[in-house]
Formats: sequence, C-alpha cells, structure tokens
Amino acid sequence: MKRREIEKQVARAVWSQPITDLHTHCYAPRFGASPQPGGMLLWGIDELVTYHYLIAEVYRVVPASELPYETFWAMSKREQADHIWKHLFVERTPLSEACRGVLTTLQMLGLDPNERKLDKLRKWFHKQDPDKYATKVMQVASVDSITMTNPVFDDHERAMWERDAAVGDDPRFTAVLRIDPLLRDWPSACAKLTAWGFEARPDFSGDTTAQVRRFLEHWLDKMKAAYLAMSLPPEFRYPDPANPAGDRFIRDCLMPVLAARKLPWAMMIGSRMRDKVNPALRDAGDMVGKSDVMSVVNLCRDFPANKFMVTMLARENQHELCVATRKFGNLLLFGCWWFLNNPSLIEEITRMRVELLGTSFVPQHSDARVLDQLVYKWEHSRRIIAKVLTDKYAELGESGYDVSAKQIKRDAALLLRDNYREFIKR
Ligand code: RAT
Ligand code: ZN
Repeated sequence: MKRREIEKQVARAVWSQPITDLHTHCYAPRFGASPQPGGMLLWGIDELVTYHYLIAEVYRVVPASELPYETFWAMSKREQADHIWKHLFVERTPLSEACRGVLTTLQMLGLDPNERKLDKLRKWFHKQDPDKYATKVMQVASVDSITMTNPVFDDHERAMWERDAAVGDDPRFTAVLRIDPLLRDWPSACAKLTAWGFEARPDFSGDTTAQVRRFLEHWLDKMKAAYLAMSLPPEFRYPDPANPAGDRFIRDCLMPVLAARKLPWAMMIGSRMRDKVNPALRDAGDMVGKSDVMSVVNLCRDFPANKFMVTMLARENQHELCVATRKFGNLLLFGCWWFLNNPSLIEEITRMRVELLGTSFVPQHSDARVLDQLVYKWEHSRRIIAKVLTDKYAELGESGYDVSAKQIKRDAALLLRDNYREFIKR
C-alpha cells in the first residue's frame, strides 16, 4: 500500500472505531446534571470554559493580586466563564491545548468558536436536554462507553449510591470504585469506615483486615465497578518501609479482594496534591512529580494473580514505565494523563509505546470532567494516533511488508476499545 492509501485507510479506521473511554469524571444523567444544584454531570459552555485547566491558565494572566482567589470562587459560574472567555479567548489568542479544546468542541457541535461573548452559545446549550445531549455528544465523539470515576469517600456521591444503587444503571456509563484516602490517609479512612459500619483500626487490630475487605467488596458490588482506582502521589512506594500500614492494606485487603473478582487496580501515579502546592486553585492546584516505576514492577511481580492498569503523570517516567510494561502481561499501560494530554507529548509517547509494545497498550483516555470535552479530547488524540500509525505502517512498507486495510482496522479496534475490554474481562 502506498503512503497516501495508508493515510486514507488509517483515517477511516481510526475515525470509524467507537472508543471505550476508560477514565473520565463524567456522570450518568441520573446523578443530576448541571446547572441544577448538586448536579454531577457537568456539561455546556459555562462548564467547558471553567474547566480547572483553564482556571489555572487564567490565573497566569489575571493573577491573584488583581483577582483574589476567594473573589473568583464567590463569583457565579457564568461570571467565572465570562472572565475566562474575555481574558483567554478574546483578549489573548487561545493557543493552549485546553483553550483549543473548547474551540474544537464548539466547531464540531456546529457552533461558532469566534463569538466574542458567550450569550449566543449559552442559548444553544440551554435548548439541550442533558440526557439526549449525552447521547449526541457520544455520537459526535464516537465514544461507545464512558467510564466514570466514583469516589466512595465523597459524601455527596456516596449518599446517592446509598439512596438507590440503580443510579449507576445507564448502559452508556460504567462505574469505577475510587478509594484514594485508603492509601493517602489511612488513619482517617479507618475512622470513616468504622463510622459506616466496617470497624477498621489503624493498627490492624481486631477484625480490621476482614472488615476492610468487606467494605471493598460491598462497594465493588454495589457499583458493579469495572475496576478499582486510585490516584497516588509521586512518593508512592511498594513496598514502603515508611508506611507498613499501606503495605498491609495492599497485601492483605486490596489484592485478595481484586484477585477473587478478577478486577484490575488502576493506579494513576505522580500527582502532588493541591494541599501541598496551591490549595487556593482547588482542582487546578495539583502539581506533577516523578514517580517510582520499580514499585509498579514489584506489585506486578509479587501479585501475579492480580491485574494492574497504570498511567504516570511525569514525562520523565514514560520510557521506564513502557519498558516495565514489556515485562508483565498483568500490566496494562494506558493514557497520556492531564499535563501530558498535549499534542506534542501524546505524539512522542504514543510513538515510543508503539515501538516498544506494538499494539498492546491503551494510547489514551479522555479524563473529561465536562461531558462535551469528549468531543475535543478524542478528536485531538485521534489525529495524533492516526499520524503515528500512518508513519509506522509506512515504515513497514519500507521493510517490504504490505499491511492490509483489514489489519489497520483491527489495530485501531485494539488500541481504541478492545485492549481495555479484553483486559478487564480476562
Ligand atoms: O485530569 C484531571 O482532571 C485531574 O484533576 C484529576 O481528576 C485526575 O485525572 C484524577 O483522576 O485524579
Ligand atoms: Zn482523572
């Protein structure tokens, strides 16, 4: 196949392949939808423009000395959106990836990204019904399944599941049990478990191991979770002599529960929490830090009956993590997370992954917090995945190998949907 034909076939395969998005923060409409108070499904122009990536960026331009953080947080969502639109989209050129994302989304929804005011756009969004709109966005983004993130330590969310677990029954969405505090802050997590009827003591005395296991099982089952997830700091280590309780939690509680249910543990490692960097920025206040790949190696080796999904936030970790992935069939490498979700880095990382892993990884997840972001996150990533694949097939051609359209289609399916689906089923 000639390069031009390869390019055509790759584009056809990549854009016609529906994507199973394995990590987002989007919720099924039954969790309530913005702008309704407490609505957890965020969507529409005001949410798009007030994405926390853009809040961080607007504070580069209008610093806290001019607009104190408390003043910003006291503003209505609309006022915040107007402020960001004015400073990042009108008075400056919206070159950053997060800005460009809003523009691509508007364009693909058939709206004009050149508006100087948001009112006209608001009118269009106002006419949408969130439930129908979710289906429309999935069609435009060509996403067949959205994986939620369901933090059980969040009081508002936990109450929703407790009131009626059917809140999670939406064939378009899959739940994931998220339990960061169990490793990030074991003593207070124990206090909470105890208050919820699972008597857990920080020193593991009494029936703690069994109770923590029961807690995990209860919530995995209630949510019908596809996997269990944690976001971990750069300092995460396994084993960790400085944190024997953490080791014990992993070894005696987490691993046996997940192995019995054949569910993966997804670890997103390398985010330094906002409380240590800039708490005033809230969700936007986190920082990246280099993580320890050998800890992932230790887990994959010591728990061969368990499955691990891993992504790391630091660019500096990507090569080592990719090499580690070559060594373990129970490790699924996924995504270009958060500060890596930029075209230049996605391209570099995806190229390297194909070179080291062939098609046996998941190139991207959207991390969308606002439903409509699925549109741009996937459009931008598809372009890069297609570019990398085209180059790689062309290189095979230079080695005398003739790739077929059928193979290209199969590879796109593996990368965008089936590698993940098969891994969680295995
Ligand atoms: O990418 C993000 O939006 C971050 O704020 C986090 O949500 C991160 O993806 C996480 O899952 O912890
Ligand atoms: Zn996330």
